[in-house]
Formats: sequence, structure tokens, C-alpha cells
Amino acid sequence: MRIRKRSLTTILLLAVLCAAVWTTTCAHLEPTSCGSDKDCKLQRVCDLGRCVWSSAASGARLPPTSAAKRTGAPALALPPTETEPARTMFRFGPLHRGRSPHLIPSKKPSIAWTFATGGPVVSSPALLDDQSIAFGSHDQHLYVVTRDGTLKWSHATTDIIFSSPAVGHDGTLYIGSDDDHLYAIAPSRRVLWNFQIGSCPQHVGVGPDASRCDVDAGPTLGPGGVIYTGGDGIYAINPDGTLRWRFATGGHVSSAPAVLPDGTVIAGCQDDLIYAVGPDGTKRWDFRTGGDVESSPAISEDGTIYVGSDDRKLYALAPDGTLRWAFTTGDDIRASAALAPSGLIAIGTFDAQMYGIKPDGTLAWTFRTGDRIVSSALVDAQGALLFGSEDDRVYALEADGRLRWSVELEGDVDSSPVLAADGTIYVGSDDKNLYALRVP
Ligand SMILES: [Ca+2]
Ligand SMILES: [Ca+2]
Ligand SMILES: [Ca+2]
Repeated sequence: MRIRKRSLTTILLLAVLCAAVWTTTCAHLEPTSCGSDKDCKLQRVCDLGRCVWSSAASGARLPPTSAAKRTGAPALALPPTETEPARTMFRFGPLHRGRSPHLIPSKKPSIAWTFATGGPVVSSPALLDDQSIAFGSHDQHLYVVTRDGTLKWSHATTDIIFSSPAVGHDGTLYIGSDDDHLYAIAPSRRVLWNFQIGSCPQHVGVGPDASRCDVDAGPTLGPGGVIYTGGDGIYAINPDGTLRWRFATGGHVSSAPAVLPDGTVIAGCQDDLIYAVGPDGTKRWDFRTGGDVESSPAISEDGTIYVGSDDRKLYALAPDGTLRWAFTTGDDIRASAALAPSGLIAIGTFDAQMYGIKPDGTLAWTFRTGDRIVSSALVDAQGALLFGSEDDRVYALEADGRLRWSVELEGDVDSSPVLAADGTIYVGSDDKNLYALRVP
């Protein structure tokens, strides 16, 4: 997913111009189409398929180190590298809509190649600027593989990886591990820092003491490049690897927090609660469900928060945390909802079905697979859906829920697939492989 190349001068000039007089001059510039925030330059966000300036985001406080670096710089000429949004992350943006600007192939793709690791690949891949693919494996490694399926480099952690890589504006890769650490790795492959989440007595292995501080959640990159993840609470970490704040919860936070343009964090927790935490790290509200919340929240254009729970329900909450509706499915929900531009909400559950749900909370359609669904669906530019199932298949559905095609792999597909600009699909499987699916 190559970011369109433009001259640095043009970007800087536009930034200065827009910051100074955008309300009068630049409001009509660049009606750039986008599928997620990472398609938009500078601090703009993707709203209804267009890159727009977010007043909240542009007012976001920069971390102390960034402020220090900028000492003496003209106030309006922020270096683009300090203000650009993240390039990619789990669900493709901090609002977690799961939208891709590309198109799922109309014809059934073939397996172009597989890259074998030493453990199941549950992590969802991240596409880098040079078209290489980053992902984690239960063999404890972060891998970066070329689009032809050859290894570029890998980095060893000391426990299994569920986390999906996030990529910052400067190319820094962030990934969590069950060794209770969040890692920041530069494109040069140098480890910039690692941050220990919590103070669990045992970092690696299984059991409550070893798993409470696992870094499985996201990470999610928010305004100002702040990194959000979970463990024994919700964590906000500055781009220099220092703690911004920690919010204590009553259980493990295993899914990626969603982050609003003003820095408000929405996260689910195994203490059955959905939390909203303000940019200062204090609680705004919580909402109690009837089970663990391991689904990652997704936030629509009107601010509705969609999140599933092990109580089998998909919840739609208003921005103030009040219930709009709850839709009951047949089993636990661990996947994150995909929010189509049409308003349709697509989410799979342990009852093996993908649900298409209307914004009013009524059912549009269901599609049955052969086993549990953990994978979160990607929704493409035309509303088609792409996801995996534990029946070992990757499915593509039309926007109305009819099957387009499916491809059989050799193990559960709990990883959430990603789609490159050329239509190649990358997804991991419990058979320990990363797959590239491409129409020949
Ligand atoms: Ca651990
Ligand atoms: Ca619980
Ligand atoms: Ca299976």
C-alpha cells in the first residue's frame, strides 16, 4: 500500500498555508478520497471517504520530546513527520472501521506463496510502504517479508505474539508480546525502546500471573503518535517510550483500544466493562456487559461505538456511553465490527456466522461458515467483505452477504486479512503460515 509520493516542499507549503488560512482558503483543496486515516496526509482524518482536517486532532498536545525538538521552530511550520497520522495498524485506523480503499478480487484468488513460521499466525499483517508485510507469530517473532514472500528481517521477543503491528508516520513498527513488553523498532531494524506493561510477577508462560500483563491489544496509534495498548489496564505511551498514563481496570485488556481524534480512548476489558478514558487518563464512563469484552471497539461517523462481548451481544453505544441497542447473536463475540460506508455493520461470532446488521440494530443478513469466527472482517471500497473462519477458509462476501468466493487454507484463520492496492490478500493461519492470495 504505497503512499502517494509528493514533494516534501509541497507538503510543507500546504501545511503552512492551511494552518494559517485554511478556513478561508484551503477548505476546498484536495478532495482526496480515502478509505482510512492513513490515506490522508498530515493530521487529517478520513471522514465519509474524504480527508478532512480534524480540529480536535490538530489541537492535540504533542509529546514532550517532540515539543523539545521543535524549540525555536516557527509555530505554523510543524515538520510533517511530527504531525502526519499513523500509516497503518489493526483495523487500519484508530477508529477501527476496518475499511480498505482497495477492491477485493472479483475472481477467486490462488495461493501465490506461503511464508512458514514456527507457530500459529493470529496477528493481523500490516502493509509497509515498500509493499513488504509485517506480522507476529506464536513462535515469538515479528517478521517482515517482501511481497514475493522472502524474509527481510525478523525480531525475537521472549513469548508468543498475538498483537498486530502498527506503523507510525516515520515508519517505526510497534508490536506487543506476551512477554509483557511493547516494542518500538525503527525501519533500520534497530530497537528504539521496549516498554514493560505492568509489574506481573511472571512475564512469560501461561497462567493468570503470566498472562495478566500480556500485550495482545493492538497497539493503536492515536493523535500525536501516542501509542495505546492494554495489559493489566489501559496504557497510553509517548512516542519516546515513556508512560503517558495508565488506567487501572478490573481485568486483562486484550483487545485494541479505539481512539477518537480528541484522544478519548474506548476499550473493552475482561472485567466485562467497556471504558471511555479521556485524553488525561481519567474515566469518562463505563458500560457493563454480561461477559468478557475481547472484541475491539469500532466507531462510526455519527460517533456510535460498536463492540461485542462474550455475552453474545453486539452493543451500539452513544458517545456518552448510553445504550442505543444490543443485537443478540448465537455465541461469544471476539471479532471487531467492520463498518461499511453504507452504514452496515459486519461482525462474525463463535456461532460460525457473519452478521450484516443495519444501523438501527436490525438484521440485514447472515452468512454461515463451518466453524467459529474470530477474524475481523475487512470492508472494501464497494462494501464487499473479507474475513477468515476456523473452518480454515478465507471468505469474500458481496455487500448483501452472498458468497463471492472462498479459499481453503490448512488451519484456522483467526488473523484478520489485509488487502494491498494490487488486490493481493495477506492473512495468517494456525497452520503457522502467512499466506499471500492473488488472482494469477
Ligand atoms: Ca505474559
Ligand atoms: Ca469477565
Ligand atoms: Ca479449523
